[in-house]
Amino acid sequence: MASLARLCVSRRVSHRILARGIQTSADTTQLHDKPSDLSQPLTLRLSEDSFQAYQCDMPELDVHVTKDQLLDMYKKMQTMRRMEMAADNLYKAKLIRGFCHLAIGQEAVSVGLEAGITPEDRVITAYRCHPFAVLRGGTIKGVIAELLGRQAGMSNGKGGSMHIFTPTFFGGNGIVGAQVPVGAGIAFTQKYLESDSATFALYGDGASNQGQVFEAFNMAKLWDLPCVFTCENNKYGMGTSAERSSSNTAYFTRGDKIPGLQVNGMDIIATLQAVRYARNWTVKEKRGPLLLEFVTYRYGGHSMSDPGTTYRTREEVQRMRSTQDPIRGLQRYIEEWGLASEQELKQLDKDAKSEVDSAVEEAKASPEPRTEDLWTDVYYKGTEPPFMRGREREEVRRAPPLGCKLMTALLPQVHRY
Ligand SMILES: Cc1ncc(C[n+]2csc(CCOP(=O)(O)OP(=O)(O)O)c2C)c(N)n1
Ligand SMILES: [Mg+2]
Repeated sequence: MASLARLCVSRRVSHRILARGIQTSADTTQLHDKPSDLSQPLTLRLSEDSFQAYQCDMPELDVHVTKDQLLDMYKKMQTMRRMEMAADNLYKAKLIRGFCHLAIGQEAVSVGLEAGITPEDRVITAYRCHPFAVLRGGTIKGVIAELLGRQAGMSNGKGGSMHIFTPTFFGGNGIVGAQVPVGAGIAFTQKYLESDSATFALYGDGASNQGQVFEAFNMAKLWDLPCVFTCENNKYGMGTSAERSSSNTAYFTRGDKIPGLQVNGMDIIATLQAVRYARNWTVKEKRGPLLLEFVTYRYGGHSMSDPGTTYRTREEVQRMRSTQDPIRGLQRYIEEWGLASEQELKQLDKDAKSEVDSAVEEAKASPEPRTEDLWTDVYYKGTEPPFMRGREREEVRRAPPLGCKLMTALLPQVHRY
């Protein structure tokens, strides 16, 4: 009887989760309280359809944020979009080659995440990584130069789009899903070292069905690691819609014993509040891992070789762009609430554009890596082995013994690095 009652309750819960859909508009947040002194925090009120919770309470719908924070997030989203658009143009001009995955449309996730975390926190994601790399301490020039394969790139022009890192950003990973267990490992370190910080391990709806993702969930829950598994549900994995790939598309419910929160990932105020909630959960309250699902949308194709219109209609993309755009949503809030004029926002747009334009010019002016640079940065500095094999058996590079430059002159047939 008791087990039947449990079954009925769980059915009721899951029915409630599925019955109410999350909304992804970026115009439902209300200004609740505007202080006379605009350097003081404003109180905003999110729509209650901004979140759905699984085995946890909903975040507070009242959000405290300053005018400067809102303007900063606006400027950053504009800058990230400009940077991605510049990459798009450089790719079409054949200056960027190889893989290139853009995150146009998903800016509220990267910028909202950065706004809610601290420099001590760690972030790791898949290949749609350019904005995270800049926001976590990189530069636009460093990202663009990396895409162009130039020395000024964040990986000295030898990594390319998917391989960019900073001390708090662990990439940039090309193998779908592989970053999720690595993220759990980083969170393990944070717990082991008793650091007051969390790791946000991002992955997509397409990665969410992988075995290693569930293995990472299990370990993280078993050891109560401060890991926020963060699903960027942009509704497609390459050309396959979430409905065609996942028997359960409510990704926030898929952590088993890990509680989850589904979030309107097109409204940056909701993403910020969700990130604050997740940080509080994992770091302050030390309640172990949490699953965040940001419902978002990519406007472009999966990568530069995908026009993005064969598996979804142009009308769908157009509707998302014109009605749910995260940048236009925040712009509308700022204007409606009288925090900045249209002119002031236009000036921020212009600043974003010129910052990206000059970064592109500087990146283009940087030379390509030299042939001998192929032998450097292969191993972590100080851990290089005594020799490295090249493409052919005979091609061997030996590290010069410390302080023994003479050897190089005496043995010219052995390459040095
Ligand atoms: C292990 C592995 N399998 C397949 C691929 C090819 N692949 C690259 S991206 C991708 C789709 C992933 O979709 P999703 O996780 O939703 O991320 P999104 O591209 O939407 O950001 C696939 C299957 C890969 N890179 N790695
Ligand atoms: Mg996806």
